[in-house]
Amino acid sequence: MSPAAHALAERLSCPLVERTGPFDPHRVRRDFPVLDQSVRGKPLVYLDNAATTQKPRDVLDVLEVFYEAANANVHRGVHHLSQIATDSYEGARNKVRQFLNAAHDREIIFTSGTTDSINLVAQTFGRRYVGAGDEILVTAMEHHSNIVPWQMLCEEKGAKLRVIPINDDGELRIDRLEPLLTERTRLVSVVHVSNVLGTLNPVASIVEKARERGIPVLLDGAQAVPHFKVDVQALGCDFYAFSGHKLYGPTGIGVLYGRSELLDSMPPYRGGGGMIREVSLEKTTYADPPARFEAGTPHIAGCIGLGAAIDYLNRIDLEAAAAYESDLFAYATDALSGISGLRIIGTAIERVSVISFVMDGVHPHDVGTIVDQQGVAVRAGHHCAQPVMRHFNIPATTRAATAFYNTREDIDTLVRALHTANEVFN
Ligand code: 7TS
Repeated sequence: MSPAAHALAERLSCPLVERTGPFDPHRVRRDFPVLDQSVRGKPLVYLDNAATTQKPRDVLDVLEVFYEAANANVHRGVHHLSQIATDSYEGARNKVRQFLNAAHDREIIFTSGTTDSINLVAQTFGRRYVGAGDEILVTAMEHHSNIVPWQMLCEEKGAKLRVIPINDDGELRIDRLEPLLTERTRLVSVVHVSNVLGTLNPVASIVEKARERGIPVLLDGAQAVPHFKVDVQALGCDFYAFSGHKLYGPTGIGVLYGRSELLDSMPPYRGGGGMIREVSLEKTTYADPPARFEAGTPHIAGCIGLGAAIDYLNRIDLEAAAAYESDLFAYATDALSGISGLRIIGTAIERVSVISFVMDGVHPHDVGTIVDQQGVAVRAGHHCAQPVMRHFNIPATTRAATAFYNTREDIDTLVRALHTANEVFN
């Protein structure tokens, strides 16, 4: 590689520099340009992190460098830029592998997000291993993206979707798990952290019980990986899905981790360039994973940007950030509990980051609108989890979801804005 190419590859690989000292939310905030702005004349308080997180400058810079200086397609080119793009793309796969502590790079498939990852499993694993009368087991607190792909598969195959219920604290009825694991269960697919209730599910013990019976487990980690260290080998799961955009990376990029023995046995589901070994007009043979599942030109910049987000997290020290976030979460829970007429939906003992609530006499959308007047971004709605709404017999909630760049001052601003909502409506 020429010195210029080397320098470019270095910039794209965003090498790990020294950790920047003890975790300081006020300092990390400065890494996120979007946070430094006023909304409706007030400093922005961004508490919609379960929908998507903001991006640190490092991620933005890497995207710019890629498109300005290194843009090329991957894998098929011998030319200079294509080699840099390919190295950076595969380098990002290696960063994801380390991030999840997967055993091999080939177990990391780039997708467009959690939704895409789950659909991939439904359409490949599902197509091969699920038949008439078989069962897929999910929970009553899934995001729609971990319900609908299975319903579509079940409809096609004549299979059944079974559901682990939840209690009124928003915890899984784990006592119901074992009877639901039958000889017809082909897959258990469970959310690691609920995007509505914040519940942290006991996934290691679910995996253990399923795998004792030889049943594979998929974990939806969309709301988990941004908040604590996940080790797929320690969890023992077979599949793990997450989205780059909730992990401080770009939109349009996601990951499916799959245990290699399973991935090797799964057929492709999208045909095209990049996923073949050999094509003739009579017959095609397929590449090994991960290429088998990555037909077409991938989201190269997105992958490299996700790699940069992972580097950033390693730099700030995700464990220290997690400890800070859990303290902030306790502070926020206390503060919101003190507001009259406010009821938190989801009171599991083990919870992470997400606080959903309803307020007497104020529709969740009105809550969202009123706090927005104070520059506070929260989300209102069913959060793509209508079965959860149905369980609690409510149409919607307002949801505040923290990230490590939020502060106690952000929570105080939210609380003041909620008092205002109470004054306006009650
Ligand atoms: N699973 C969970 C637990 C999620 O929270 C989400 C997105 C998804 C899957 C789907 O992720 P995607 O990146 O493929 O869309 N959750 C939310 C949310 O709570 N508000 O907006 C998106």
